[in-house]
Amino acid sequence: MRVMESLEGKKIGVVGSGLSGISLASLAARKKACPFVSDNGPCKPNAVEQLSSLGIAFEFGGHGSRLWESDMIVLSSGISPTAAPVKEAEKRGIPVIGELDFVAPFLKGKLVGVTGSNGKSTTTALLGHLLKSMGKNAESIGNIGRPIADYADAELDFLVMELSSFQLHWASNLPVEVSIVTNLDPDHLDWHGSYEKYVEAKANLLKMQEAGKWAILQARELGHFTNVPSVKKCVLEWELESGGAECRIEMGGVEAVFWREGRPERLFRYESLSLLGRHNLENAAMAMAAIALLGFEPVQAEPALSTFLALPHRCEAVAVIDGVSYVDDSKGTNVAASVTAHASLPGVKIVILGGQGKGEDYGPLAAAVKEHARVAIVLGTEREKIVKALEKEGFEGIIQVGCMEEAVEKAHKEARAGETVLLSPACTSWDAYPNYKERGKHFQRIVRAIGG
Ligand code: UMA
Repeated sequence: MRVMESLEGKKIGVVGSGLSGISLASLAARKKACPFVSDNGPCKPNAVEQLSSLGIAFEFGGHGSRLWESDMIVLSSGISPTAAPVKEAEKRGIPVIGELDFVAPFLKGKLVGVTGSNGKSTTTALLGHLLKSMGKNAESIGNIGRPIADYADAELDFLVMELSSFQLHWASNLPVEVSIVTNLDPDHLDWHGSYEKYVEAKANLLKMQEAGKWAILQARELGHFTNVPSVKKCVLEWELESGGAECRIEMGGVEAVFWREGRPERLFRYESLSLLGRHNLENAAMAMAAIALLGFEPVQAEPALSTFLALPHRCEAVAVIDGVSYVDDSKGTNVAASVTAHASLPGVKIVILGGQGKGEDYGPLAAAVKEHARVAIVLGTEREKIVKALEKEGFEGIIQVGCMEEAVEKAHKEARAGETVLLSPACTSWDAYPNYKERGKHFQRIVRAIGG
């Protein structure tokens, strides 16, 4: 749905007082509307402080009658269509709008949308970094932790937006110049209800593009997007497999090559990239293809590939203690991400798994653990399900624990010199932490304490 012509004087109810909710309410206030933030969770002192300083009214601990007086209800990033306030608003006939549709009319500059199951934060941050290295005024924003509404009315050349399936589910009006879908694997199935629905939300990004604009996709996933024929496709492939795509990224032995209208052009040499792992070669290739499709010479951006640093909590090296490496991949919040971390880091692993689940099958995780790990330390609300999957796979090195302190302590005791202790939980952190960052920071603090 489209945002109302003028927000001036309108009562805007915002559901959620997290990062995106506060940012949306603040935008509404800047547009001279009367925002009211309603959160059914417990009172958050930092949110109270921020909202009070902006003069924005709020409530915690439930959605009360004032929310139902709104002219329009705007949803924070992750609010589900089955959430009580959505159902109630529908019952009362109050228009409900998602974050992206609310913000879109106020975004300036060319838009690039990055989604996918894994690698979207890295690709978003890298593309912003590449554009900046060429002197462009660009920002990497969105699900990466920088709410989009903070960039409303900002005079920028490019906005590179990481977009989650949650945000895309609600969106109908965010026409991006170039879209990127890094890859598709089951994730957030509890929220979407099925893998098909999840993919449908991702495909929404392409559906909102104008005809003739570009989408960058995995060749193996092209079939998911054939229902959007108006958008031109550029596909990434390691083996020649693309039938029907207008453009392709050929991942060769030492470099990625961009093929357009039958003509090859080098995207980058793999040795130019500071990041490790095959998955990061794909992320970089997609970011570099976007550079080409936005009308720049890839060779202009290639030098900046070497100056890009890995994002925190994504296979981040924390410490080496007694010859054992400790790696924080707290952002590995789904099975596919954890499997990638297991396979791309060298050596034998002691893995820490578990947290809150998303309705995924842990079979592929158990297979990766069996192949790459000697011990699996399992915690969180998904503990039983993960343990069952590991046992089914015939994996014997299972240790069950109650908290992160215990997990790291056991890992420290079990690990031998040359091995890696890897936190890559394959689950969200929401059973014990507000987000994956806090979980990663906690892990790092415990590791550093052990290391003295
Ligand atoms: N709430 C209600 N009523 C409801 C349901 C929820 O009031 O019916 C409240 C909750 O009590 C909570 C708030 O809504 O206080 C939502 O807060 P939140 O912490 O879930 O969300 P934000 O702080 O706004 O963070 C969101 C994204 N979170 C989600 O999509 C779940 C952040 O992505 C994003 O960085 C941030 O906006 C800035 O844009 C995080 C994430 O985990 C990293 N994303 C998922 C992922 O990457 O897999 C999609």
